[in-house]
Amino acid sequence: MIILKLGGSALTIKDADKPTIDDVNLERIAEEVSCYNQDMIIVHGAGSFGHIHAKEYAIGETITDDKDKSNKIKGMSLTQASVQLLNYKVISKLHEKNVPAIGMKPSSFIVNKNKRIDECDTNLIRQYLDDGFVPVLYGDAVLDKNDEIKYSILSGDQIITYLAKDLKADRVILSSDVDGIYTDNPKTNPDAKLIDIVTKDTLLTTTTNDNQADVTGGMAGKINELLELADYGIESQIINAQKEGNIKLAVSGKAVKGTIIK
Ligand code: IP8
Repeated sequence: MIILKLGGSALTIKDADKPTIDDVNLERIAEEVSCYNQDMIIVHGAGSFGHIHAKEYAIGETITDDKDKSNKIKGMSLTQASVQLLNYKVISKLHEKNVPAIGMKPSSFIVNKNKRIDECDTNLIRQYLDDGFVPVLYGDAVLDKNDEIKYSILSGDQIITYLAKDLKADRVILSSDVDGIYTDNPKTNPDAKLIDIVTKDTLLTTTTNDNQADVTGGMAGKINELLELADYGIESQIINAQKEGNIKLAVSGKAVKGTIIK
């Protein structure tokens, strides 16, 4: 079974000031995904859907008073609706390509505690998977058992780590808008070099949030999640979804330029 993360930066125009799909990429990525016909779970990021509302309403930050709580409730409902809309667009495109995708709304069965998954019943996912469906989950805004925050953001990367362990994934592939992990931010430093293999001993300077609109920590958040997975014995690979053919090669188990986290 493979878990494929479709990065929000590949599916949407991430820097847009309103939720905007990258139609060309979505079309191509769905086509590439359709070439794989074995067990697969897809988890997508939020991109310009989700992060904008989550940031505006400071979801996951301490609730200061009743007015702030009402405001965050509004933010929660807007954030959830926004990422659900993106999910609908992703699964609709997959249906056009004959992929039996079903959207599964993480906030309806996952509860966080201090911003980490605390409750998640994976039985339904397992049943759909066993019947040949392709479950499609996504980064979402969820309830949090910490009473000071009450709500928090659950990144697609955290969902991947959890599902990979729980459902014993054979492979985890994460697609992003860069080739993998670099010695520095490749978008701002042309001398940044791609790192082929990252382990927990690799010294990384890419530890800051490389995108201010990203409430879940950009590449740094991703690396931490994947190192945790590696600790558990599951290797993952980051590849560039902007490059035509990469997803198709990666899901088919063929070599692709990128970074392996082990
Ligand atoms: O794009 C974030 O998920 P990610 C989810 O996978 C929200 O980090 C709601 C911003």
